[in-house]
This record gives sequence, C-alpha cells and structure tokens, in this order.
Amino acid sequence: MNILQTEDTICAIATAQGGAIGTIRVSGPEAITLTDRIFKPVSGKPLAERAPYTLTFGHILTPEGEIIDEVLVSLFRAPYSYTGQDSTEISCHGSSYILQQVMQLLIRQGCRAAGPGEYTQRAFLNGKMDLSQAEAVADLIASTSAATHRMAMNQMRGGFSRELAVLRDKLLHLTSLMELELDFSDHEELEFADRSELEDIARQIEQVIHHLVDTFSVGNALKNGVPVAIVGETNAGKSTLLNALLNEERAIVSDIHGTTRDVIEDTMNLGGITFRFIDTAGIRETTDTIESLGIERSFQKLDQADIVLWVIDATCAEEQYRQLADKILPRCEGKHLVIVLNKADLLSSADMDTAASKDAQFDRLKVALPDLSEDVCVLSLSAKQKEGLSQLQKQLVDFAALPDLSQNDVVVSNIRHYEALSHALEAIHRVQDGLAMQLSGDLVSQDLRECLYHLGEIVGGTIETDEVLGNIFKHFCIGK
Ligand SMILES: Nc1nc2c(ncn2[C@@H]2O[C@H](COP(=O)(O)OP(=O)(O)O)[C@@H](O)[C@H]2O)c(=O)[nH]1
Ligand SMILES: [Mg+2]
Repeated sequence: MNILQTEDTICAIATAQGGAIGTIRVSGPEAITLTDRIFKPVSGKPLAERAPYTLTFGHILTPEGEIIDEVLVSLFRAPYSYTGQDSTEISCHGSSYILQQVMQLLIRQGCRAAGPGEYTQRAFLNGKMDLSQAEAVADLIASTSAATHRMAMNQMRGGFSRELAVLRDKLLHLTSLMELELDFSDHEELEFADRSELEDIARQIEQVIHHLVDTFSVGNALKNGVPVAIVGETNAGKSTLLNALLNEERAIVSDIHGTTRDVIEDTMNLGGITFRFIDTAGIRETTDTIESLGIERSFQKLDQADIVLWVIDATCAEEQYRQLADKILPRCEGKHLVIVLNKADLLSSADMDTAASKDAQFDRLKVALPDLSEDVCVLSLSAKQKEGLSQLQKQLVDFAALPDLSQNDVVVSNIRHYEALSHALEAIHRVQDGLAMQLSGDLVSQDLRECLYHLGEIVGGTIETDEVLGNIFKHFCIGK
C-alpha cells in the first residue's frame, strides 16, 4: 500500500466488537456518493443534497433490495471533518454480521478497506494536526490509567506542540542573530549582538530541551511500565524470579546454564504502578556467539532500567557477588538496585545443623558483601518457593514512586520524540561549545539548523519519508 495515498475513498469499522452500536467510517472524495449508493434515506433526500453535520435516518440495502439494517448516517464535508475530507459515519446495530455486510457493500461500490491509522494519517497529511498530535491519538486510545490519559490528552490538544513552537521561535531568533552577523561581517563599523547574549539564549534553549529529555523516564515508566531489569549469573534463578513476579510460566527455567539467551519481558501491576520486568541472559564468560550477544543485550537492558534486580544464588553469594560487582555496580549509578539473595530455601536446610535462624544467615551475607553503598537494598527470598516475594514487591513500589501529573505537564512518552529531542540536545550542546570557542558564525549556524531540524521531526513538516510515516501509523488500530 502506498501510505501517502489519500485520493481514494476508504472505509473501516471504527468501533470495538460486541457493543450495541457499530460505526463504519467512510472518508475520501467519493465518501458521500458511495454511501448514497447503499443507503436509502427515509426522507427520500440523498446525502449529496443534505447539509453537512446532520444525521439522516434510513436503510442500508443490498443491490437486490434486501434491508441489511436501519441506520443513522452522519455527514461531514471537507475540510471540516476529522480527516479533512468528505466523510460519513454509518451507525448500525452492533452485529458483526451487519457490519461485515455493510463493509462489503461499500467495497463493492469502490471503497477500499482502510489500513491501521489511515484516518489519522489523512488528518495529518491534510494539516488537521501535527505528527505528535496524531501519535497522541493512538496513545489516547491505548490509555489505561489517569496518568497515561492525561499525558495523551495534553499532547493531542497540542500542549507539546506549543512548547516546541516556542523553542523553535527561540532557535530561529538565535539563528537570525548569527546570520545577521555573517551577512554584515565585512562592515566592521556595525555592532552585533554580543556573544554573551547569544550564549544566554542558547543556554535557555538547552535548559528547555534538557528538561523535556529528562521527562522521558517518567513518561516511559507511565506508558510502558517502570523498567526493572533482572540480571545476574546464569542459574541464579532470574527466570524463576520473573515467573514468580508475573505469576505465570513466562520464561523457561532450567538447571542448564545459559538457557535464557534472549530478553524476555512482560508487565505487571503492583500497587497501582505498572512494572515492566525484563529477564536477561545470565552474565558469564562464554565463547558461544549467540550467548554472548544475549549477554550484550543484558547490559543494554540494565542500562535502560530504572530498577535493577541483581539475583545472586545465596548458597554461593560471596563468590557470585565478587564475580560481577565490577561489571554491575558501576552501571547502577542513578538507578535503584536490589540485591536479591535467591534460593534462601536451600540455605535454611543446609544450615539447619548450626541452628542459625534465617535472619542471622541473612545478616551474615549482608556483612560478607563488601563496599555496598547505603542505598542498595538486600533481600533474601526463594523464587522457587515464592517465599519473601511480598517484601520485594513492596520495595519495588517504594522505589517507583512516580510524580502526580497535572493536566498541563508536558511529559515526553514517545521514544521517537525522545530520540529527536536527544539529537536536538546534542546539536545545541555543539552550538554552545561553538559559541564558547568563538567559532565562526557559519559553523555555529549549521548546528543551529540541525537542532531545528530535529525539533521539526517531532511535529512533522516536509521532512518525513513514507517509511517514517508508515512506521508511525502501522501501530494504530484500524478505523482510527
Ligand atoms: N531451591 C531453589 N532453586 C531455585 C530457586 N530459584 C531457581 N532455582 C533453580 O535454579 C535453576 C536455575 O533457575 P533459572 O530461573 O533458570 O535461572 P537463570 O539462569 O538465572 O534464569 C533451576 O533449576 C531452578 O529451579 C530457588 O529459590 N530455590
Ligand atoms: Mg534464565
């Protein structure tokens, strides 16, 4: 499918199955004519002759004259519709048989069944909304909590777009000051904005972009779940812990070392917060290429996580700790780290003779782990017996405390926006460096333009390719 095709007329069932009413949307230059061909209004006056933004009652008929349903048709004329095109919405009874019949009739008359997100894509291409607003439509439909709903609603209503517009204005101002300097640099008698003023504007821009980039960790946690990476040596019980936390057999558990080679993740709601648990390949020295690729990804996931669960086999805790401390601890800076001493069930039976209590063993282990900073939390549990899990869950909820969002907070939750903003941030840093180093204006302008380009990518303009658009809209539901 050519994704930029907007000149044909599309139709789709826009409502979920099982409701009392089902709506079919038709959009395109022929929307009204084609609907008229299958619809007989009770008043006798065809849609083509009716005023827009009216409801018309009538019947959907087959070419043979059989009544498929009694329906209400709403009428929209370009450019005042969701897509910006002529559109109709046929509200039928919610039977999937009826809806399929109406779809088939429309298709027989020349409509094309719409792909995912095609209506919103048309809305974007017709200038009804920018790209970030279009993406918010999908988020809004997928929202499952007050926080995700608020983020999406704010973005769809243009909160983010406005913030970006202010930024772009500032950048354009800075660019024009720089270019003024370039154009008239031969005229030594002219005074230009001095560099400290330019640096000041650049600093303001940097702060705003920096702030937006920072909001992504909250936005992402709210939208996709707080990322919790489960890492550690092979056979420490990481997959068992994942399964215990998710309460299902999600990952393969085996006593063969190196079983988990790929990343397995799933979400779970605890105390009203969605967590994204990520089981990773065990970290060990290996010559197996596939396994080492898996281990590389383990580190990637560790880096992306907000919370790290380092699973250690309690029966050889000191050894496992020493093996990996150098690799794991430095990567946990700025994250919450929980050291999970797993297989506590084995410990208690092994140490039965000494009559040491579970707590005492735990304390001993804690002392045995050297140079642990204060804020690292150490818990002992048995993933296999599902003992001690509630303590871990409580700890996770404590760590994850997310801020309450207000209606107007701009929070970046879309990875595409985050990446564009990160690139914009790099560019503005180069601008700042350039200004500080007294680089010539044309070099600095180049980075300024790059910064503008990346901000432009977010709202969409003239730059996006079919591929980029296709990628964005394919995640939509059909009918939106
Ligand atoms: N006794 C005991 N065995 C466990 C526990 N957790 C995991 N195991 C076992 O340890 C082995 C490795 O577990 P697995 O979850 O695959 O480890 P991974 O390689 O870290 O993912 C399996 O045989 C598990 O049944 C536990 O809490 N107690
Ligand atoms: Mg595993």
